[in-house]
Amino acid sequence: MTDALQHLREGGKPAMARMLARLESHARDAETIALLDAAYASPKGQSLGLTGPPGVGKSSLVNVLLREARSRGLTVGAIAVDPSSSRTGGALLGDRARLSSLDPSDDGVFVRSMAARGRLGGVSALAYPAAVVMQAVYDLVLVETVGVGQSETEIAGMTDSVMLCIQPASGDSLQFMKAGIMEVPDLAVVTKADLGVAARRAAADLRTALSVTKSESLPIHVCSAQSGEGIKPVFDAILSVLATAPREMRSNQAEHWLKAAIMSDFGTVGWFVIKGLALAKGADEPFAIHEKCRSLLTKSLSELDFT
Ligand SMILES: Nc1nc2c(ncn2[C@@H]2O[C@H](COP(=O)(O)OP(=O)(O)O)[C@@H](O)[C@H]2O)c(=O)[nH]1
Ligand SMILES: [Mg+2]
Repeated sequence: MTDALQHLREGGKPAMARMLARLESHARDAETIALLDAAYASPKGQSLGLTGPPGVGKSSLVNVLLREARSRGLTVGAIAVDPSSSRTGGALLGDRARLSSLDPSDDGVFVRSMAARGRLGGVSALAYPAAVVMQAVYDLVLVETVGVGQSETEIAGMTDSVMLCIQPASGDSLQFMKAGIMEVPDLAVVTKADLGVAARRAAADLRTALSVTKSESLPIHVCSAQSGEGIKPVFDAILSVLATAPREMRSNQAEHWLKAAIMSDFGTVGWFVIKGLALAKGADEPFAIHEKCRSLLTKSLSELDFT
């Protein structure tokens, strides 16, 4: 382990905040890249993506899951990708009031929102590096994404497991099934169980619908962030899907990010040109390789000469 990584692990909230700020302002510094690769090489925890339409209750759920994790003695980080691009805002994790239930002096929990800029299909280009850094420090990292559609597959490419949140009586699950999204999550939760029968009906409908698809075995839970009902079983289910997440996911995630990052800067042709190098070397040091690919592509493009 590098000294920088050790400092990050021992430095509590301030060190993590500094590192994430660095990631936003000096993403391409050699020091930043070295720390990212060091973090990637020695993961401590696992990551869970939370996805689902706006308003379904993802942020509220993240909040209660953070508390649940701490009560079980697990350290936990959360990243929320903010569609409205408030860089400093803590507004993302729902009401500030709910956040205040977390002890600010507790170094075992860290929450950060990131603007959804540099979009890689709805998930911030920085969300993956940030998740890698957090996974080197915390036992569990929750990544909340914005909305639906592309972000489903995007989040599946960057976290170890994915939880889909479904709003009672919304008809969403039918839409998800039509869109083929139901194949992405490892776990589904119907939120707002305190709304009563609607939540249970949503779960039953989903079970029936899934029984004829290959997602038949998808675990489905009903819970309420408001009343706390069902939170413990949901947390158990999260731990159990994470326990079975394949290890090779990590290198797939790195490759997925590398490809998306190169494509967003250099397009399909850029990826075609550099793919060989990126995939051959990217699994060990994805961040250094990304930088190398970038400079090679930039250099070749700048040397183009039509005379
Ligand atoms: N009744 C009820 N409302 C909830 C629950 N969880 C969240 N909400 C409400 O649903 C709205 C959206 O919640 P939020 O967590 O911001 O959803 P997000 O957009 O998916 O992150 C807010 O008004 C919450 O107060 C719940 O368990 N029960
Ligand atoms: Mg939210």
